Amino acid sequence: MPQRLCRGKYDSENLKPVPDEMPDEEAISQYLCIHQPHHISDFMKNAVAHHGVASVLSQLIAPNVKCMQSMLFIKPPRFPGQAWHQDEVYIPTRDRSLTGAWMALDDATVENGCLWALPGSHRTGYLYSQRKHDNPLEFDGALESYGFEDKDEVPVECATGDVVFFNGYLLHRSRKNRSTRFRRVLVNHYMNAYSLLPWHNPGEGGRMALADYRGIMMVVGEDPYAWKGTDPYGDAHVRSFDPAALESD
Ligand SMILES: O=C(O)CCC(=O)C(=O)O
Repeated sequence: MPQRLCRGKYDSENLKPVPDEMPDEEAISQYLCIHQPHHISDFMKNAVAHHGVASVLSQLIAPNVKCMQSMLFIKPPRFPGQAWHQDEVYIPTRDRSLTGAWMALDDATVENGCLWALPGSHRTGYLYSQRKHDNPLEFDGALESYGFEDKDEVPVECATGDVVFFNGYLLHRSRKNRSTRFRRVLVNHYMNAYSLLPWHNPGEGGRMALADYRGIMMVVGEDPYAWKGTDPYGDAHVRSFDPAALESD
C-alpha cells in the first residue's frame, strides 16, 4: 500500500513520480513519514474509517467521532524516531478527547523503533513545555517535551495488524530504526465530533474559543457542526529530518 503513494501515483506536488524501473523498496525508502495521505488516497480514507477501529473509538471517545489527521510512517532502516511529546500540543481539543490509533503494518520491536510510552502520563491533563533536542542521530527535528521523569517508560511492541489506541496527553516517543527492516505504521488522530478543533483556523470574529478547523472526516455518528460544511482537503506532505540521522551506530 505505501508503494503507490511513494511511487507518486497520486495527484500530489509533494510525492513525485519515480522511474518505473525503480524497485518498490527503493521508492518507499525515500520517506520517513507521509502526512495526510487520506487527503489524496481513497484507500487511506477507507483505512481512516476502518469499521473495527471506528467501533472501538465510539466506545473510547464518544458516539460521534471525527478524524483530522493521518500519518503513514515508513521509517526505513537507520531512519530516526520522534522525541518525547504529547499529541495534544499539536492538535488541541477542547475536551481532551484527542486519540491516536497507531496501526502496525509491520511487526514493531525495540530494534526497529517501536513506540515507547510513559503509562498514566495522560491522566492529569498537564501539557509539558517543549524545546529543541540535542540528539539528531536518534530523533527527527520535532521539539521534545521535557520536565518529567522518564525512567518508567515502556516499549509498546506490536505484531503486524495490532492497533494501539492512546490519549492525546500521553507522553510517548520512538527511537531510531536499528534493524534492517522497515517499521511501517499508519497513525490516525480522532476526537469527539462535539469538540471544536482550534487547529490552523482563527476563530469566528477573532474569538479563540470559536476556532474550528473543518478539514475533518466523520468516522462515527453525526457531525453536530455539519451546517458549517467542511474545508477542502489539501495535499499530503512529507516529514523532513536531519540526514545526519542516517549515520550508522
Ligand atoms: O511511531 C512513531 O514513530 C511516532 C508516532 C507518534 O509519535 C505519534 O503518532 O504521535
